[in-house]
Amino acid sequence: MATPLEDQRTGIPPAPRIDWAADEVRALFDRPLFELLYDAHGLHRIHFPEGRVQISTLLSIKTGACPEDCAYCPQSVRYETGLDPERLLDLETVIKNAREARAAGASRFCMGAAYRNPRPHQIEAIKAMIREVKALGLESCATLGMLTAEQAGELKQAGLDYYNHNLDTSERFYPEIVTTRTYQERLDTLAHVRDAGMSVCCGGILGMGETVDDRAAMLHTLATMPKHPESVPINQLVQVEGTPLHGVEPLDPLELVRCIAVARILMPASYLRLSAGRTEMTDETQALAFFAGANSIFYGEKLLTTANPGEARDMQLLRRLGLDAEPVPAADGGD
Ligand code: SAM
Ligand code: DTB
Ligand code: SF4
Repeated sequence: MATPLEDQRTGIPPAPRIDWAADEVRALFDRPLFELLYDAHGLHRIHFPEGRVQISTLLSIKTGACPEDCAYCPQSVRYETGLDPERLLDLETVIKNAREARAAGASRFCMGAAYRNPRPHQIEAIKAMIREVKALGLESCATLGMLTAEQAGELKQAGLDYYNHNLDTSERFYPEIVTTRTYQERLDTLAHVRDAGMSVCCGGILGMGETVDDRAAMLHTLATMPKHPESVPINQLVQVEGTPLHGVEPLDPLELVRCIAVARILMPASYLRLSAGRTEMTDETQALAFFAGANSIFYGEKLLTTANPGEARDMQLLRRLGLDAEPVPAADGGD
């Protein structure tokens, strides 16, 4: 079988495929790690010749007291995690945070809310936030739970560039992780986002006790969507005391790297975001993840509610690796 890199001889970047067979994806996981890394890094260079890392900042605009039962999540009202719930932030606070994020070097600003799905008045308030983030010249992203087709259209109209909604895991393993909404409901929201013309940010979590088959199945679902998600967050479970997944067997770092390499081969032109869990990763694991094709990180001391490596540590890591951050876009009058 031709390797993905063989197309390189023609000088034409291999076009992203959406016709991957499930067993073809599963077979990638059994290849020797260095062969995977060789192909993944080669594809990465073809599709991202500048080799930069895109830097996003996250802000939790509504924290905790979520009615859903996602077994990994400290924000579910069902688990005792010691989190202080907060109402939807006011516009000024969001603008202040977005300005600070841009000043610190972020080019994308992502707003997360602990909702099952947003209500009409919440959508109105969030549309105003999106407009302000756009006025600062930042790319905008939001993750607010399930959306209807109409709500997706409204957010697009307000200028939202990306919507994040994760599959989290395979369809088989999913019922062991979330029971309050179905896998199909997630796929429906993703279709609404795509149909509204927004870029899709969709990925999952590793290290929840899933099998290699589950990882392959999740990546297969992502890589065979009508269009590859433009951004694919790969989260490593952040184990939070009080959640049902606290205490599961930690993920082998090389399995994280393997999964990123497979994702890069399957979706060569998508941003692969090394998302939650970096506080627990060594610099060497992160270096291998970047080599395998990760090209985006969350920046700043905090993700939504849990810790993230600080800006100084990340800047130092990028410098040691000789990696540049994507430039911060110019503001269109937001200052
Ligand atoms: N409530 C919305 C939803 O679930 O769609 C948006 C916010 S939710 C916190 C966004 C994503 O964060 C989840 O889909 C999950 O993939 C990720 N996440 C949440 N808790 C996590 C944890 N402890 N470790 C790793 N990823 C986590
Ligand atoms: C995603 O896939 N990872 C980010 C973002 N999308 C919103 C969130 C990670 C959250 C980790 C747990 C927390 O900080 O609450
Ligand atoms: Fe709620 Fe989202 Fe956390 Fe699930 S992942 S409990 S929907 S905030």
